[in-house]
Amino acid sequence: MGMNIVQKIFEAHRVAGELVPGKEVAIRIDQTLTQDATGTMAYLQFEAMGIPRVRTKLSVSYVDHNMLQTGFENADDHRFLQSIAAKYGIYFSRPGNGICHQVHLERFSAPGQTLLGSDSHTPTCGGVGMIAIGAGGLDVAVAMGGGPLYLPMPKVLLVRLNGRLGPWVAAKDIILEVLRRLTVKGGVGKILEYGGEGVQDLTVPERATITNMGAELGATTSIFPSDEQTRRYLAAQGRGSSWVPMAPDPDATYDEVLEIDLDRLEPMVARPSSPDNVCPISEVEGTKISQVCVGSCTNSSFRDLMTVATMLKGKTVHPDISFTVTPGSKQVYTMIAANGALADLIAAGGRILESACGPCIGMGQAPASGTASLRSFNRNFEGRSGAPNDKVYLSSPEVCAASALAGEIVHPKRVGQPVSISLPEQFALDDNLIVPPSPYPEQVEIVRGPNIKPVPIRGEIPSTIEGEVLLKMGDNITTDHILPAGSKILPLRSNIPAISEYAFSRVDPEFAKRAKEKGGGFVVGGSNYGQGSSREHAALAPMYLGLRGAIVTSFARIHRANLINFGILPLIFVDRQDYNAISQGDHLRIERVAEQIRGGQQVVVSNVTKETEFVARHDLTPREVDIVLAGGMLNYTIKATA
Ligand code: MIC
Ligand code: SF4
Repeated sequence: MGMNIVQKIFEAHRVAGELVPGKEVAIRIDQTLTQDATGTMAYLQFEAMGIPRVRTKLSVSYVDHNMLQTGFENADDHRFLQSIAAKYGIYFSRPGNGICHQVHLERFSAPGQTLLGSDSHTPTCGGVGMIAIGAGGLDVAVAMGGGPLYLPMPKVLLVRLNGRLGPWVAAKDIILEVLRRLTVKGGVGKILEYGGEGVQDLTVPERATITNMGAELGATTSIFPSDEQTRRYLAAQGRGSSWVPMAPDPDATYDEVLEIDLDRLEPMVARPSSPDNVCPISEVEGTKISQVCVGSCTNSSFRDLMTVATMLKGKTVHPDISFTVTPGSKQVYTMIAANGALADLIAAGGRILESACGPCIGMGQAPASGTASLRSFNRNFEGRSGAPNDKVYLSSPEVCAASALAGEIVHPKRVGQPVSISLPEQFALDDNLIVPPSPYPEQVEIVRGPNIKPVPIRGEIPSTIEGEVLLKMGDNITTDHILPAGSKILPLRSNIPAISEYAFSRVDPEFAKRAKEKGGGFVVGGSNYGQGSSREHAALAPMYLGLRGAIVTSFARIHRANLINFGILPLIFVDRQDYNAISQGDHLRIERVAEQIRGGQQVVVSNVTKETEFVARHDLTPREVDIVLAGGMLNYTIKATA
């Protein structure tokens, strides 16, 4: 039987399991990437494994998140990352070189290969036809050590793009439309494979916008074919030899199909405060805004910035608008500087930021209180911008540029003629900010600042676990709720005791205090619990505070894996009534934990306070059961190798 692209790459990398949706499969990982906010933990964990050199084909460490150096912490972390990269065989992308996903796409992506990254937007590189998956730092550390990635084989959903995009409609509008249809949980357990005639017209940077924001669907990843467009892109990056074709067999089959007629799409906008709260622009035209931000790993390519610069050339952004521009990489930055577009952006009133995540992760540029912000980014979760009760809208760079001129959200057709930016024949090529690993690893000293604290490890799970429901939450809780980022908290990523003070602070500022007083316990949540970021700190910090289990209606993929990796039991309500019946403060008890979770999928939970009992479910594989019972992956690995 014919294979689709996903099956082909999985089969070529399969080391265990089968390609049957839902069944566990293990795949070999060719490349890894980390960024600084998740990287310090990933490398501390890699160090703990005692492996002298990475065993991947390529591993790259980026510095792009923690760039506001208001104290010594971030600078210390950068030096730690640089030294550890030199020692263990990892390429180091220096601060200033750009956002990990943009740079990786440009300089390292390779069709047909696998990439595991400690950032949820790692699927960006699916734009060239690679299987690129986001994971917690510990899973990436294991992959650096040569271990495979275990995951339930996802279903493959074909997104068939029919026709062509009309004027002013961009790749961003395609992914916003997919989000509108599938929602933020519609991709869980799936990989989106793009196909159909509409694919041919999309350049790799446009495809990468789509695969990037596929993370917001909760999908395992998204992928495009590797075709003539891919060949042209890689050749323009001076990497023509990395090109291999990747296409589905003519008789390939898919688990599901979604059809999108590109000619019928119009510019789309995601309203506050969820990336799936999408509507056509006509429904929000006229909304007053105080800020426009162009950038982030979704929309900061040469094509995106040239589009914006062309639209703004010779004009001035509206007096009520604060307008920021972030080039995605040094390559993009130098190219727009050399061709004059940067001068056009500055002249129009652009506040030009360094090539990094910046406002996307709340590192500066919080919007004014009570006002709306329009951004070309991928996430608009409440408070992520740094302002509580913020109102962040998401759109294409085209809509951002037009709205920056108008002072309100407008259809770009109101401000001028459509702009079409073609792929350059040759991108600016200079990898001078990528430091290769040291040829003399034994001579490299690892530099550790005082903010870098060891990774806490949990002991084996006791036979009975019990405690209070420390917090009861609703649906779609994000990792930004569980462990916020932003300029104040992000610098504490290497220091779990310190960052734990902020666990769940966005939901309940008293959480950490209560968890410590009660000696840990449980949290209860609704559906899609833990969506968003890959940050394992959202499991590590609660674990440090004594969290034993999370009982929810359904989990987001990466957060579920992170909970398991740190020995927190992920349980699922069988009956919504049981969720309704639990109150915050109830004392729960699970007896004979090991016996129960080894014996089947059902786990009896007693609500001691209410003197009732209910049955929850677990969907752990036998391997995951062993990891949880061992108290997490590090313990499990140490035990397995002892
Ligand atoms: C994000 O976009 O939320 C982040 C910040 O890039 C995270 C990683 C992190 O929290 O460090 C992600 O997407 O995984
Ligand atoms: Fe950085 Fe934002 Fe992309 Fe996350 S989504 S990697 S914070 S630019």
